[in-house]
Amino acid sequence: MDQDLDLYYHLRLVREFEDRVSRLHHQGKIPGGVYSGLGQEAVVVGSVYRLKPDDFIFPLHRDLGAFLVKGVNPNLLMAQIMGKKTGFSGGRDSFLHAGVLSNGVVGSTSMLASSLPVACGVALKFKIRKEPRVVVAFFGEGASSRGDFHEALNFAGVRKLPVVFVCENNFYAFSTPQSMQMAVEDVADRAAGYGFHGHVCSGNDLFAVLRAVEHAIDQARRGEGPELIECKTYRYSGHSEHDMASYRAKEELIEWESRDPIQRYEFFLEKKGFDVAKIMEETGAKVKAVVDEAVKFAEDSPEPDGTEAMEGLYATPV
Ligand SMILES: Cc1ncc(C[n+]2csc(CCOP(=O)(O)OP(=O)(O)O)c2C)c(N)n1
Repeated sequence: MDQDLDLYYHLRLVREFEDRVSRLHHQGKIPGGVYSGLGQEAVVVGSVYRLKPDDFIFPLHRDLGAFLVKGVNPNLLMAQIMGKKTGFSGGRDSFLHAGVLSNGVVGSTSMLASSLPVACGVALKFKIRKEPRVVVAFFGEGASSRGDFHEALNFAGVRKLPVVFVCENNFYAFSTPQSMQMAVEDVADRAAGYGFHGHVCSGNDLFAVLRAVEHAIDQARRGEGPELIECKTYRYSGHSEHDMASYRAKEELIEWESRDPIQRYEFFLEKKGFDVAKIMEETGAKVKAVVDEAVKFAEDSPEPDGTEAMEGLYATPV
């Protein structure tokens, strides 16, 4: 497939999937929290698109789309989100802590930024084994004020690890605006304290993210160490489905909606001479079919019956 169109497909797939998950949550079909990444699609697509199958990613709570771009089966992902037996954890969990090691996706724990030192551990393994593999680790600007973040960056800088730290700066950590939890404007500035480069880009511009992350990935693969890419973006929804986000001004949301990453990309396609109306319709139908099938698979899947709840918790004695 033409790469311009393939990128568009991924942007639309992520949005359709996120949108459907929100709607299913409102219908009471999803246990646990849902943390929508609507509006942030260009960050996950741009950060994961150029990775190889055996590279690793560490998504956080708002990075559902990263799973899809990394090639995770949408049916199984939806089953996981609905807590079904066919999901990755067999119904033990919903989306929040999901991981799929066979796709190079490591699940997160609830503590913000706690997966960043683990990402460094995986990168260290790649380095020790002299494997040309890289790790992309996501986090929000809120997470960057936690100790784990700083320890991870310090270790990555000292050991020149093949890890790319991708900050999705959407300006709010739950209801806390950025200015109330950090005294610098750019999270990217924090990288300098650990001996590597921090780069700021527009997280709503797919090409800006692709270019920045590709550069960092290539550098990491060559053994030249980590980089921090800060993507300025915005989440359209509240922190989670139960948050009305009344702490934000309506005008602010409208301003960001007018910089929508998908509409921006459609404008690019139009400028390139594509028949955008046709592509929008065809791609819309394609992603809807994928998500419809995922929902059907998940809804038809059995609930875990509970007898297997303790399986996989402890190692089997040899
Ligand atoms: C150590 C810790 N403190 C607080 C929380 C509760 N919490 C979960 S997500 C979140 C906001 C995170 O903001 P940010 O890191 O900017 O990511 P975003 O949600 O904006 O994508 C908070 C405060 C938590 N999970 N872990």
